[in-house]
Amino acid sequence: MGEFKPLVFSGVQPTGNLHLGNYLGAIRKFVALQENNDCMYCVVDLHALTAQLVHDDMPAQIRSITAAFLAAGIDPKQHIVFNQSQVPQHAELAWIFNCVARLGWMNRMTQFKDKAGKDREQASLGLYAYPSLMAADILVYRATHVPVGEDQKQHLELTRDIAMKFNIDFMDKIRPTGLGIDITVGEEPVHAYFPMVEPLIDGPAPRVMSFKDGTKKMSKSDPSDLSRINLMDDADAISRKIRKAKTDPDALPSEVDGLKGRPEADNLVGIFAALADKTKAEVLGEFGGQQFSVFKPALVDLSIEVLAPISAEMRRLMADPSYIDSVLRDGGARARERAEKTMNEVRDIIGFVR
Ligand code: AQP
Repeated sequence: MGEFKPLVFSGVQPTGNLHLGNYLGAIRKFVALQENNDCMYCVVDLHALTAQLVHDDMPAQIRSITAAFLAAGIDPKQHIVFNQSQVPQHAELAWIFNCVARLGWMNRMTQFKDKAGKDREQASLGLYAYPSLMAADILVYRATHVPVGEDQKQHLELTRDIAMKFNIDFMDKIRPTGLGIDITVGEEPVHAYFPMVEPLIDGPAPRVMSFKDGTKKMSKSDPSDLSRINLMDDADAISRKIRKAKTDPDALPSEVDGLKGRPEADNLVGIFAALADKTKAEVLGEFGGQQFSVFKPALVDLSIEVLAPISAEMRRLMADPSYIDSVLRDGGARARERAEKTMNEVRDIIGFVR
């Protein structure tokens, strides 16, 4: 039995202001993982076209996500930071995966249903095929670990299904190339070219919820700015949004079980825990029995302490777009080299003449 070389990959869409959910669900984990792993972090600009085709501010959006990666502490020399459109191999592999994925699988994707809304006939084909491109983003590097928020769990399961079907369908072609690895999936031995990716979703805030409705995820596209903290919000805005965040009238419980059925309280405690690098139990150990009038100001202080340096650094970096572009160009060149190696192997496995 062999093992794939560990590689961390993840992406963020340049579709609006990054918020606390993106930070806690994704970017903060990216930073922690870079200590002991080879990491690739991508601004997935091709994905940004799926819900809205024309973006007047596309270059600024791409630079602002890149600035957030760097400001949060990602090292673009040690690791690879790039934008997806600089590596055409993502789209090429996505086409092959469109032919691997089954319509039945795609029809089960809840994000498509949510984003397409009622008028599904008007949704783009790209929105429907989004998870296939996401699988290609990851597997074009044969990445093994993907830090994401909980909303992406289903897409990562689909990525595993696509990898598994490719491995099995092409098993007889993979074996003679010597490029495959013997792995077991469940009980089943498979000679695999593509790894079975592991989602990295855990932590106290895998799904940060809206401040206006504790049952809806915090989202860039929510029309209400009060529903989220943006990474570029100043201290006043952070304070105002947390103070106005919906809560119930009860004091905080002393045990995590007491958060059941209290989505808004659960959300704020999870956010506090994630920002403080603590567990929810530890936070409740400190604040159990206290009213929100005590907890919210503490959350305001902590949020400002963590986020203010990041937004200040983002502003500094965004004042120098040519530096950001040079980071993306350098990362793009290094990513293309890795992706082209995989694509040559995939072309050989499939039997394309080259
Ligand atoms: N509310 C959230 N809680 C935890 N993690 C979240 N993520 C997004 N929202 C939350 C994670 O952030 C990463 C980047 O997300 P994305 O930009 O690729 O797309 P998204 O998931 O569609 O994010 P948004 O903010 O909800 O954007 P819109 O409104 O454009 O759809 C991913 O790892 C995601 O899990």
